[in-house]
Parts: sequence; C-alpha cells; structure tokens
Amino acid sequence: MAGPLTSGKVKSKIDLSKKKFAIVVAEWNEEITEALYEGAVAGLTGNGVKKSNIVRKNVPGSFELSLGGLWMAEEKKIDAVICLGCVIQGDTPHFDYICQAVAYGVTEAGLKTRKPVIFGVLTTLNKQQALDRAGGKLGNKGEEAAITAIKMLDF
Ligand code: DLZ
Repeated sequence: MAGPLTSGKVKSKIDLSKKKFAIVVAEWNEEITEALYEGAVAGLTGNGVKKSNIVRKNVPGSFELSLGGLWMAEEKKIDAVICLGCVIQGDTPHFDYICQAVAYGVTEAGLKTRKPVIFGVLTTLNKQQALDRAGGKLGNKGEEAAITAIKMLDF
C-alpha cells in the first residue's frame, strides 16, 4: 500500500459522535466537487459522525477555499474543516497560481487556528483524471480528506 488507510473504517480513540466538522466546497467544476462532497460525508458518517454535526459552506472557486476554510476553523464549535475543490489545468498559468495559493492558504488556516484544515483539492491535467478521483476508478479523494480529518483529531 502506498499510503495510510484513506477509506472505510478508521480506528479512533475519540468519540466522533461529539465532533463537529465543516466542509467547504468550491463551486467551480461542480460535478466533481459535489462527488467529493458526497465522499467526504460518507467518510465521516461511516465513522460515527452525526449528519447534524456536519456544516456545509460553498465558495465560488478553489482560490476562495483558503478564506472560507479559515472562517470555518475560527468558529469555536467546529473541530475540523475539510476543503474540497477541483482545479483542472488550462492553457494559462492560472492553474499554478490557484494551486499554490490554495495549498498555502489551507495550510495557513490550520496553523493559525491550530485545528485540522484538510486539503481536499484535486489538481489534475484534465477532467477524466478528476472523475477518476471523485468516485471513479481511483476512489474518492473527498472520502480520503474526511479520513484524514478524523486521523488528525485522533492525534
Ligand atoms: C478562474 C478559475 C479557473 C480558470 N479555473 C478554476 C478551476 O479549475 N477550479 C477552481 O476551483 N477555480 C477556478 N477558477 C476560479 C478561482 O478559483 C477563483 O474563484 C477566481 O479566480 C476568483 O478569485
């Protein structure tokens, strides 16, 4: 196996039924980000998180995940934040600027608030690569992001 367990049931010392999660979803490439969202919710509820303890917020694009993620992490009642987006490479350097900015911003949001703020952003060369990772043949990175959040709470 190339990495840690990223789907299914996670062993955890904490009572996940008491933990509150925010999922921030970018509206760009909506077909993909909605599938990531479904995967993230399944990953959380499959591990005992109550649906009523999951708050969803939308932002226009992945670039806005940094601030949306920070705002949610600053909420006292929120224990962890999952940021979901999909950036698909185009013909201009826009892709690189967005990917770098959101990776930096999501990291900053976690460090600033000292809470898990998870980078659930697909950065792909084309739409097929994104579909493969959003419930397709390579799994669902939204679910992986949810499992990562749980593991960080269990640190
Ligand atoms: C502008 C833009 C472009 C070209 N591509 C994407 C993309 O593939 N995925 C995504 O989430 N957002 C994209 N955006 C929008 C930016 O993230 C952002 O919303 C705008 O630049 C406004 O700040």
